[in-house]
Parts: sequence; C-alpha cells; structure tokens
Amino acid sequence: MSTIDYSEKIPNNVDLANDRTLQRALEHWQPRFLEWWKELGPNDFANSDVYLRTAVGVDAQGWAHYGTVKMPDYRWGIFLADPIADRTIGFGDSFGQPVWRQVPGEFRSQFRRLIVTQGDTEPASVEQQHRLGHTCPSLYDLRNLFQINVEEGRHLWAMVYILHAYFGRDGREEAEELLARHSGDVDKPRILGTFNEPIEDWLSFFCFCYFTDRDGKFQLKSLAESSFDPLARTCRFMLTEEAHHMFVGETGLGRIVRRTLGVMKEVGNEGPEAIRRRGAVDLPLLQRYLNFWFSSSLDLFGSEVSSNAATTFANGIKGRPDETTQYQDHVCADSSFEIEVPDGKGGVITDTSPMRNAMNEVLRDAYIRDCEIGLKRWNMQIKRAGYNFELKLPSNRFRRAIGAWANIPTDLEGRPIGREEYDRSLPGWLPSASDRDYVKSLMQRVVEPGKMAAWIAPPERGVNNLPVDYEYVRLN
Ligand code: BYC
Repeated sequence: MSTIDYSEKIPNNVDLANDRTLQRALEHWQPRFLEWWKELGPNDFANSDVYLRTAVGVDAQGWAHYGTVKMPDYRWGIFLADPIADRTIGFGDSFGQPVWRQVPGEFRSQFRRLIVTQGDTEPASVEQQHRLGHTCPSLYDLRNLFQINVEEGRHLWAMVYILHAYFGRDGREEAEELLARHSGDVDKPRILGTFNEPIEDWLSFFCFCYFTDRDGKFQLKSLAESSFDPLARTCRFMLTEEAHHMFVGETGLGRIVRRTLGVMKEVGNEGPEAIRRRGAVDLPLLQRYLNFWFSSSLDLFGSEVSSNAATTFANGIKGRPDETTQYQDHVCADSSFEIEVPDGKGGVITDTSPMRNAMNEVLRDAYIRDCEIGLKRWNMQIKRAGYNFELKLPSNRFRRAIGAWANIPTDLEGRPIGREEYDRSLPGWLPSASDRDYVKSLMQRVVEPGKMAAWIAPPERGVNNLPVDYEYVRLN
C-alpha cells in the first residue's frame, strides 16, 4: 500500500518529489487555489478551529485522521487509490487489453472534456455554499458543511493533478480556468446547470447533498472504470470521501422529517400553517424542494441518446458504475435500449436506441433507483408516525432542461400537458417565493454545542464517536 507524504508542500502518494517539473507546476497553482479559497470558500470562518478528517492513507480502513484544523491550513493533497495489478480494460472496443498509463493521443480531447467537467463541479459547489456557515442549524452541521467544502476542494486538486500530469500546457490552462469560472457568474458560469443554482438555505444544501452529490457518486463510479488508470484510481479514492457527502444529505433530510413529525404530533395538526407557526418545515414544502433539486440533478446525466456517451463508452473512457460486477456484456456493440420520448404531438412514444448511445440513460435509471432508497426510509418514518403522506420523486420527464424532454411541459407524473396548465401549476410544484422567504426566515444560526435549530432534529450520533454536543467548531 502506498503512503501519503505529508512532509511535502503538497501532500501526495504519487511520488511528486521525483517529478520536479510537475511539482513546480502544481506548486505554482497552489497559491492560486488558496487565493480562490480565501475569496470564494467559507472565508468568514478562516479563523475557526474545525474538527475535520484528513486523508492519511488510501486503503479502505483507517484512511482518515481526525483533528482540529483552521480551514486555510487544511492539507489539500493528491491521493490515488493503489493500482490493481494486471488490470485490464473493462468495457468498449478495447475490452480485455491492458489499461493505459498515459492518455492515448486520439482520445485526448474526449478525456480532457470529461475531466474538466468533473473538475468544474468541485469548486462550483464550494462557491454555491460559500455563505451557508452563517445560518448553520448546529455546530455539528456547520462542521459537516466545512468537511464537505474542504473535500470538494481536494477533489478539485484530484482533477488538477490529472490535468497537469497528463495534458501538458492544455491541462495547465484548463486548471487555471477551473478557478476562473464561477457558480452563477453571468459571463463565466460553471459548466453544468445545477452548479449555477444558488444554495442559500440549508434545506437546499441537504437536497443538493442528497441528489447532486449522488450524481457525483454515479459519475465518479463510471470514471473509476476508465481505461486510463490514473483517472480510475483518482476517482476510486474520491468515492471514499463522497460517501460522507451523501450521508449528510440523507441524514439531514431525515432529521428534518423527524422534527416535522414531532411538531405534527405536538400540535395535533398536519396543516402547513400550523407546522410553520412552530417554525418547522411542512412536508409539502419539503416535497417542493425535492422536486426542484431532483429534476435539476437529472439533467446532469446529459441527453438520453448521446453520441458523446457512445464514443466515450466505445473508446473505454467512461464505463458504467460497477461495470465489471453488474453487467455481462461489456462491449454493447449490438444491444439496444428502449427510451420513452415525446412524439411531437403531445404524447409519448418508445424509441429504440443503440445501447452505447443510451449510456447516459442507463446511468440515470440506476441513479433514480438509488434516490428512491432515502424516500422509502423517510416515508416509513411518516407512516410509522401514523400519517398518510408520501414523499415522491417526480417523473424523470418533469422540468427537464437537457435531452429529449427539455422544455416539454409535463406534470409531476410525466404526463405531457399544455404550456398554460404547466405555467399555472409550476408554482405549486416548486418552491414559491413565499416558500423561500419562509425557509429563509428559519435560517437563524445556532452555535451553542449540542443545540439544534427548531426545524431539524438532532443527529443520532456525533462525528467519529464524539457526542453530539461536542464543540465541533470553535468560532474564535
Ligand atoms: N448542464 O451528449 P450530451 C459531482 C452539455 S457531480 C449544462 O447530452 P454527454 C459533484 C454537455 O456537456 C458529477 N450542460 O451529454 C456533486 C455537452 O456539451 P459540449 C460531475 C450540459 O456529453 C456535488 C452537451 O450538453 N461529473 O461530482 O453525453 C458536489 C451535449 O451533451 C448538461 C460529471 O459530470 C447540464 N446538466 O454527458 C461536487 C462527469 N448536461 O461538451 C461535485 C463528467 C449535458 O458539447 N461529465 N450538458 O459543449 C460527463 O460525463 C458528461 O459531460 C455529462 C454529459 C454526463 C455531464
């Protein structure tokens, strides 16, 4: 197993010290990253002592060390999972051949496009969450936000390393651009839609961690299958960190449901007004937030039928999650996939696409099934509490901006409807301005150890076996 060298300016397990040119290039990028962090990261908390985990190894057990750190001093580094001996290409036209240690020239631009897209999301999310610390519902949650922020920063490092190490001058330029685009910037926005959506409240934050970080899981799992071994290894280690981000989303939303159910019981009323009088999140309001973030995150998989997806699969660039264990046919040259698309007359028809072109949809289907798991859990909580309310994922056709269903008005069940009906109904399906104002009014910061805001239940346990009332962040 490789060890991480922390005596270096840039901690790493890629033997950076023996590649002076690369080391210099990355050391040149490092202060720019820190400037970006100071400007657009959680900069108002630069002096706070935060209980954070830092990667110290890359094996499954004991890979992280916990300790108190000021965020600007966090040791962002480059960590690749250990290589798998004799690994061969797991899918596409070169199936069975040895994996690549370098990027084949003919696939360079395709690889670069995906790596840049992946890299772009990481700082984007930090920018989106830039001001959330001011309205944290507890110190426990504040610490989780910061843990996610520093790890998204590290994921940026992961992609920047690949760009610098394998893409020469182009890669270095792309690494600069990753710090030049900004979430929501009119002139230079982030690449993918969801990463330009503001995250101004914690309900949005938990939805983002649940839905959008889960896209991260599926995309990273697909890239972890890549024939370009350094990319695969980088993504495998990123997935270790990603799990916590989804945990924050799932438990955050679960705690909101638990608190709301408690309030419903106390006031003996399920009506949104009664719940809101007690400062909690009524379930229909939560449903509207889920509708918003789920539909936005579905777009992150790209078009249902995509020549890009076909090419990246054929060329061994991007596979399917768990390609080796989940699928029998790894070449997919002759298979097909059925997709429901609009018929152009207000109805739906089933189209057959070559399987390779439908890989985005294969991924999106698996993602939707994964998203269902949390909803089942929360619905069980609601049912057990004796209420007849069910949280639901909207149809994958609802409010799409990318692919066959882009700009096709449908209801939440995915039935095509007229534009007027859609425009009339949309405010009831998505958070309205008054919903957002109400949620904003709940966002009062709570920083007494162990105390929680009134709209969220405490977590079942603290971090790393510490009690919930541990002082996870000393604000100084
Ligand atoms: N918004 O053939 P198409 C994460 C573009 S999240 C705007 O339909 P393709 C994280 C597309 O780029 C995971 N544009 O799709 C989570 C293309 O543009 P170009 C991030 C979009 O290429 C939380 C054009 O439309 N990782 O890690 O097969 C916190 C036609 O594309 C969108 C990745 O995404 C959109 N939603 O697939 C922190 C993995 N969707 O190139 C981090 C890398 C599509 O023609 N990326 N477009 O100008 C990919 O695998 C692919 O680029 C996509 C799109 C799946 C995104």
